[in-house]
Amino acid sequence: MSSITVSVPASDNSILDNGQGVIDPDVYFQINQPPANLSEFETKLSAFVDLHKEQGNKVVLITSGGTTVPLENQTVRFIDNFSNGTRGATSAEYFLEAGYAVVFMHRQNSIQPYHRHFTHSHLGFLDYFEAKEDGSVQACPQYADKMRKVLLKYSEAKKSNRLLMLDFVTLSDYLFKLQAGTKILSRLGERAMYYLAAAVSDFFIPSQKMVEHKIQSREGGLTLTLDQVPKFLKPLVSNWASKGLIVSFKLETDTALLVPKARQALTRYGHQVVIGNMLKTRKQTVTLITRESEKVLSLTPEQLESNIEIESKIITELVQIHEYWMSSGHTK
Ligand code: PAZ
Repeated sequence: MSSITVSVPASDNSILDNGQGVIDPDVYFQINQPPANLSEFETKLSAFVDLHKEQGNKVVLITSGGTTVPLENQTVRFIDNFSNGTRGATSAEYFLEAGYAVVFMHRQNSIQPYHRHFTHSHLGFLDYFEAKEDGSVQACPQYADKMRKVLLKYSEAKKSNRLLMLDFVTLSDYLFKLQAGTKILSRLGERAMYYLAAAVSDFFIPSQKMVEHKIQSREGGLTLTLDQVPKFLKPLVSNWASKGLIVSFKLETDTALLVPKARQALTRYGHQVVIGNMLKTRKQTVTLITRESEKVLSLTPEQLESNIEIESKIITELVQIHEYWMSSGHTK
């Protein structure tokens, strides 16, 4: 079967890269176009951060969901990943309960805090309602209590202006917004936390190497060459978000790699916490790793049965680590 190669190998990019085929993060921003709505993103985030700075609140930036990697400049096809944003959306609720203001930077159409209880349950959204004879619509009595509880929490978060929803779709969109967003949050110094739960692609096709139009199928199979995405955690930790508590996530499918790779990330980037999780067990168990410690957080079968969520344990730990960080500039 014949094949089409739609990008040249990363090593052909020798002027821009570090000799290993990986471009520098700064170069990435010079050679890629920022998203059209970046200034709107910055305006909304600045206002939110300034308000909470004035009120002396702690603010967490949560990234959530997967990024797409377009295959064509006029994109018809793209590569995606499994993440649906459960981790981020669930965590947002626990951070709000713990008194944080939350910037929820999520993949468009991924799972959202509070809404998730109804949009991603075993029932369809409309199954929660009934149409009455008098023309009104009401929550089915058997679900009304749960709906009311969730609705009250959601309304409270909105009323107190403690939940800002911002979205992204592509890898590029995400990276530009991450850079801009972390720089804006750094105005809060130690009171900021960065909770990087999004599943960000490690590979991409730079726009200057991408074909313009829809890849045609008449030539048979398709061979793709993807470049490695620059390691953005490095400038994020050293320049963009300095002083805040930085929590990154590490997902693996091979247990033997989880802790060593998490430790390697802490050493390489110099941030404070890595949360390691396995693809298959990520809703039941995670390992929270700092330079000084390693703690497994797990749910018992009984806790799982009674719908306790692992994020309740993660956030309880992080709130303590953040308190200590704010008072001493260290993690225990
Ligand atoms: O979004 P989700 O709830 O389906 O999955 C969460 C997760 C596994 C994407 C997150 O916990 C995580 O590990 N994020 C980082 C992935 C990585 O880049 O290694």
